[in-house]
Amino acid sequence: MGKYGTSIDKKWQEIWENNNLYKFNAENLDKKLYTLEMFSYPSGSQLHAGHWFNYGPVDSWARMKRMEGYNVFQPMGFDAFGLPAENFAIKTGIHPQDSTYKNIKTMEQQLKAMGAMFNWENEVVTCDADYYKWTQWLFLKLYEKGLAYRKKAPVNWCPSCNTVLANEQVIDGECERCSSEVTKKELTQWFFKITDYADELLDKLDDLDWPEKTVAMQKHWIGKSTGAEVTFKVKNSDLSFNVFTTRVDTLNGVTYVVLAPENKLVDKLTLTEYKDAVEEYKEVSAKQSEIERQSISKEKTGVFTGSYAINPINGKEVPIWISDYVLVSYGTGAVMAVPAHDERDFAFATKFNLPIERVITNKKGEEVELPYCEYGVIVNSGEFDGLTTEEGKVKIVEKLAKENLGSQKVNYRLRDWLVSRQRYWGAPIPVVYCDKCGIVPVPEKDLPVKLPYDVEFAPDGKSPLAKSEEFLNTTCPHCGGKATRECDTLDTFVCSSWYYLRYPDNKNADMPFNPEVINKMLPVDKYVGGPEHACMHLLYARFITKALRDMGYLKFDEPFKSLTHQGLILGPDGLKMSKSKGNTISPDTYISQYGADVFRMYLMFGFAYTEGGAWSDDGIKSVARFVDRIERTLESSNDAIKARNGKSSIDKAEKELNFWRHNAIKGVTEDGDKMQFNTAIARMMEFVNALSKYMQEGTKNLDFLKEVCTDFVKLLAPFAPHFSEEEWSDLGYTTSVFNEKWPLFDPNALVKDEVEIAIQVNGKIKNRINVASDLDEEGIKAAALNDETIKSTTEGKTVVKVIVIKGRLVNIVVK
Ligand code: ANZ
Ligand code: ZN
Repeated sequence: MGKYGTSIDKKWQEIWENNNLYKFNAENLDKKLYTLEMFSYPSGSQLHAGHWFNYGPVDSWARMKRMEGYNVFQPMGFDAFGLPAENFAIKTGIHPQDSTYKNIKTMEQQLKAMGAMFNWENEVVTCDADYYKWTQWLFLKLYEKGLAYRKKAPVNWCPSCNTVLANEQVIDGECERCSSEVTKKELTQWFFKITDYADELLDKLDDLDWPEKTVAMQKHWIGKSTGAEVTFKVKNSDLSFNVFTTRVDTLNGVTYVVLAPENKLVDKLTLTEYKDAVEEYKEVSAKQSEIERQSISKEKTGVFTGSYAINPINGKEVPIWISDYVLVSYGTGAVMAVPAHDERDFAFATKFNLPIERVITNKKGEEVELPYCEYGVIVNSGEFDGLTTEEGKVKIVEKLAKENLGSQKVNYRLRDWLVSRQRYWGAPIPVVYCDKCGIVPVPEKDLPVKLPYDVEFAPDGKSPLAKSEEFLNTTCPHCGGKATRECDTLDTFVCSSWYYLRYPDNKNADMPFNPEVINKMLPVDKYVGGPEHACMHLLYARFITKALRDMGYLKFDEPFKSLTHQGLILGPDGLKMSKSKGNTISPDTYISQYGADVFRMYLMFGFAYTEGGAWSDDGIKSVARFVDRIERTLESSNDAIKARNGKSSIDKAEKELNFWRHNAIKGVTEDGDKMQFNTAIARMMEFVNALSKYMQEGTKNLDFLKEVCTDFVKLLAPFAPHFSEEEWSDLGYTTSVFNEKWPLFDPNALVKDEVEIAIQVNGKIKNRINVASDLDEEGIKAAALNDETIKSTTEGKTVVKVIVIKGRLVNIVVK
């Protein structure tokens, strides 16, 4: 084992800190590079391998960029509010604030041991009052613009714990704590109107340098769907309802309609003798999740209401059913069913013996097997027969519009963002309720609305904050009368929807951020984090950026220009790491054994960055050996340089080594830039092999050797920062290697003086020889014919012809 280890890590961390080496230059932003890693959640008290895989390699990338001349800003902070700390408190009695700050302390130490060049002076902790003050400010601004509003909405409710549950606390329809069945309860809640931005959130996706899969997921989440709304009147009644359809061309094929069980019309429509069955059905479907209800494989269920609706295009009477495959929250909560041309309607009609009527043939006009769900030609539809699907969609809506029974309609799957939580450990929503004035926002000068420390957070059906009289009772900022505070707190995704705006100006006491600073610092140039955030966090942040832009605070449209998701590091058994499976990898243990750089380099070399994979102890051992080998090779180079008995010529050996040097410069620069760290490090391995070979042969050109070693350490520095600083100083340099310029590759060095030529005899390869790369055809021919191996195979035969393909091949035809 070499001398590298944690003591070298500590030594350089201290030197870096004392010299303030990584200080961001806020004065000159010409070459600023805002590198952002998703901040961590201080729930467990330990930094795990997944954090390391996010932060270590990205830090290496940022270090490379720094050496390329960028002014790197790489902040770090903590997403500190949220449920796990509160649950931990309920279990152990330790206050969320105490456990959170304790965890943050530990994680800060661990992050520092990583040796990343974080700008700690810009740290942001979302549960600090001077941060959440501005989260509350953001809420007030959205409220002012009509982008925050209150409405009743169902929440998960555990009747035995008497409490609201977050979605992640509901496991298979049961309370995670007591396993009783979870029900829905209507509560008045706060929402952010993200749907106002649905179109822009969708359109701007194509301009982003983001992973394709993530763009596709956001598109799906927003779910823009273009179709029509059609009005059905209820027979013998004044009632009517709309359906949303993307296939209005099939309107003549409607044989029944279906309402969601929760649709408000259901009770009014249902005839007396059908009431019991309908009530029973409503109860059963209320217990299922949307995903279960929409599953294609699920056996269709439903009940008839006894009522009929009138098809507006042909006057036909069709039965009105209810079924759980129709969701109340999408479109109008009602569908027109066309069993001939829709899979789910087909399954439903087959099960309940409802008619199936073809109104579309394939494009050639053939009656293909049903259900036929593609586009085609309209049939059995009176005046619309013979039109294509596309034409029919237009013509049918035109006709309906004349009678006010239909219109074009765009629908989105995206819902407004429910931001209120009936929880303690979050930013209080800055609103008071006054009997006289109603909802009154807390004036900005009274922010923050402080989260009280002494609160009973054990669950008993009330918001924990409502149990603190001191918090609850206040005066109305408007009329001075008695008022009560809003007792819900904000979803933690609100805290993380704007943190990247706070980092560059984190000490600002008068504003959440100074727009002048932020408009120069943002957008973030590179954002890296887990793919699990593809929808919620990344969509919310985009929305908040756009809303703040429209309020005049920001001059850019998108927060994150370029995005990368790192892969997942699995346990040695190939399964997701978890404490219960006992397959977790504790970074600290490995770091004390091998040093932070070996741990980091193993993560970068052992896995494709965007893919991840299973941890291997053999893998980290081999990286440790690689580092040892570098240490030995550089040491012998150093000894040679100090001994001062070299030569001055550049010969074959120097040219060979120079090739591998520039091959590495090129490869590390290009692959590193694309975050393909494993192949970048592979180039370094080739480089060290070449250097070690050079050290074993003949007299050395010491000036050249010193140059090569200098480049070697520069190239290695981003990947093994502490180790490289040590080697850099061993080479005799007194400044930090991170203040050096990144080496540039020389294309001439990559042109080999010699090329390998295959020699065939009658089409079969017999030997390979090296020739000078500028050798002419005659010379190559001669070299081939004079080769000893070839001479012996052609002995006694007549050479008929010699074909030369320059740079590759010689074929000798003999008889
Ligand atoms: C009639 C029809 C005929 C339909 C046909 C499809 C094919 P997207 O693309 O996702 O927007 N639908 C409408 N509202 C619904 C709801 N609340 N719950 C469940 N399904 C609903 O899907 C739109 C289609 O989904 C609509 O077009 C409707 O079925 C159904 F041959 O209307 B269609
Ligand atoms: Zn009032």
